[in-house]
Amino acid sequence: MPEGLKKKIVLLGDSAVGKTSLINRYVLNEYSDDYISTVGTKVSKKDVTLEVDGEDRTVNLMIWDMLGQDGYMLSQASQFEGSHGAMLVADVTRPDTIDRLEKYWIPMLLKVLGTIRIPLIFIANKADLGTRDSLPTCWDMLKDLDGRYNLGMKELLPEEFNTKFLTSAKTGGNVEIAFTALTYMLCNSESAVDPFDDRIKEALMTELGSEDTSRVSVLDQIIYEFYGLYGDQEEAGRIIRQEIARAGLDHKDPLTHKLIPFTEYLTEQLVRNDMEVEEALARQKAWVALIRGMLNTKRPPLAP
Ligand code: G3D
Ligand code: MG
Repeated sequence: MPEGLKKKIVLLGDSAVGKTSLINRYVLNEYSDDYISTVGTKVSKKDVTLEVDGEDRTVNLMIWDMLGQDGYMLSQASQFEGSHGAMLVADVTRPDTIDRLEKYWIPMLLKVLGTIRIPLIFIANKADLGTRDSLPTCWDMLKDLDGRYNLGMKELLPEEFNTKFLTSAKTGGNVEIAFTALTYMLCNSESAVDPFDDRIKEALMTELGSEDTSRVSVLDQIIYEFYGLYGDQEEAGRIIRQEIARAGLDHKDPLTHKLIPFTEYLTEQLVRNDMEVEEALARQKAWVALIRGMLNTKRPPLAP
């Protein structure tokens, strides 16, 4: 077996989206319509050799398959500790499984790993069952998720690769290339930079009440206050990172219409963290006022 980089990847997604079938297709080049429901976790191995920057690199992939049901949160979570990359898998015949990637699986990944700054591949599987209506819809949903969550990762890939795919474990369509793209990113994912990491650090050093009311400093101020209100600093950092992505903020120019939903998400989190609803809503109102105040302030044009 060739010596190489050892990387653990995990396939996440609701039950019956086709995680086990994708792994079987990729590792064994097999597809079975027989009953293959996964019992517990299974680890498959595959050695992949890729050309990265003109050099052959071998990666020893450890692919973790996952029990897809809810309600196994704890045992699921411990299984994907230490993952270097993830495939987030949904089913084109059930678009709600795409929503669930954002509502359930990404927050869980963030909770366990403490970061989502790992290579992610977004997959809508069972493309062979897709229709002229469902395929473009699913594609747009994947594109949206990928754009908000794969920050700093796409730069690691040569242009011909993508980070989102419509696949079919049944026909084999796009399965290999999806795994290859993930493996490629794993080869140099340490160098990935999440542009928001620096923003958040900066926000914590911001002096409050400064006169500068550019959009960025409003974001800084909100982040700073949220940390103060939340208590658990590590958890606060994770939540901010997650909600920034959920709101789709742009680190250079967090648009106003996205800043407002961002404050709503933070408010939800404060309430979940036992803050009185009225107090949290008052806080949100103050944030919105801050944003609106910024809107009414004429900004000097940005330096070129
Ligand atoms: P899971 O591991 O995510 O729970 P499975 O999902 O791999 O067990 O797949 C669930 C069901 O979907 C299986 O059918 C499997 O054959 C089917 N399936 C998986 N991938 C595809 C695909 O690309 N196209 C089609 N048409 N079906 C697929 P059963 O009948 O065993 O439940
Ligand atoms: Mg399975």
